[in-house]
Amino acid sequence: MKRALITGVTGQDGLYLSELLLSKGYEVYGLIRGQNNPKFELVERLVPGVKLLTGDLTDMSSLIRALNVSRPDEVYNLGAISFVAYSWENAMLTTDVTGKGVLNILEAVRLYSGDDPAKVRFYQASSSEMFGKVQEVPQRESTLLWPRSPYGVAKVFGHYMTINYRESYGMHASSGVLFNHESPRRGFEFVTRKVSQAVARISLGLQDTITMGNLDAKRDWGFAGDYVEAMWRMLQQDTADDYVISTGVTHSIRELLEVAFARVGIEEWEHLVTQDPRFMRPAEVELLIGDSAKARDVLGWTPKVGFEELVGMMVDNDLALQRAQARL
Ligand code: NDP
Ligand code: GDR
Repeated sequence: MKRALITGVTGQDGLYLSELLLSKGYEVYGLIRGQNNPKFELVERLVPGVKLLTGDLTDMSSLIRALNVSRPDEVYNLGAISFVAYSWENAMLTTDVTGKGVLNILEAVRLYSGDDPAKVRFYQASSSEMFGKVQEVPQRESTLLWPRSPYGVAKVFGHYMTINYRESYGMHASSGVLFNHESPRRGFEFVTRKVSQAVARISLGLQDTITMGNLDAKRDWGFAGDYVEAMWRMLQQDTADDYVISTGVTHSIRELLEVAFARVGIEEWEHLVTQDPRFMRPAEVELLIGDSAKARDVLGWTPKVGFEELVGMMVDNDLALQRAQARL
């Protein structure tokens, strides 16, 4: 039986990846931070087979302990401060967790592996946010990185550190450059979930309007369930490498609103949306659209869920949640 250690197990991707690995017969360990993390119960309820270990990416001794206990064949480093807007207000913390945290876990894995540098296969959760200011579209593995947020800069550090550990020590370390991926488990701070929740509430008469930031930004949105499959496939390759994971289709925030409102039968939605500079970013990533040809050719990976299906799934889920809460 293979063993895996996942950091960021309480997050959207951590939950889907845990389910996938359990379904493949893995023994799954998850790193959970804090002495009384309320998401402990969430993980136990949604993915009951996962064994939780306390630890924090900023505390290397906790990572070494987690490796010694879990003795993993594969480590998936999904833990991060992941909300881009928050990263301007907490730039140093973001650098410590999302950037330096990658170095901590790479170094912990290197020390744990002893004289066999490829003993543990390592996955780093890199991001399309690293592309930042548009240099080329669609963005691919070779596109110049020009990050536009402290989060993006921290991810670039983690990405190159992963490549550096592969090249310097022969570690089996892969970096997945994943474009935005969403699901009914997405955090409420991210735009898709903010919209799906608000649209559900507006259609049920529980809320009047939604206040947004930049409606012109464009994102290449996929389904998180599809994307964790790509992470796993990367670690099944004989050789570690870097891969862009995306759908190749882009939509604006305006289109997201249109599709979400249409799902509840609202065609005229503009008067229900207001904008506030509070939700605008100091620097924006205007256009993301990824070319995942390499993942298709080498990993045999393609996304299954399209944009409308994804938005529909999220709105339907929030409608059910809001109805259940209203009943309570
Ligand atoms: P989430 O924000 O849902 O989850 C982030 C996870 O990181 C949580 O489990 C959180 O734990 C954990 N975490 C935060 N701080 C620390 C810390 N100091 N030590 C250990 N763990 C910590 O993110 P997603 O699941 O959406 O994303 C997973 C990874 O993929 C992240 O690294 C993200 O940056 C990256 N990514 C995500 C994309 C997306 O579209 N979803 C696209 C590209 C990359 P807690 O619950 O305790 O806060
Ligand atoms: P992003 O996702 O920054 O791409 O990072 P987010 O959903 O936060 O923003 C997407 C775009 O929507 C615009 N926007 C708003 N965003 C939020 N959150 N709230 C609003 O009200 C709003 N109005 C407009 C933003 O300006 C932006 O252009 C996500 C995270 O999961 C990262 O961790 C990951 O690395 C990248 O995706 C790929």
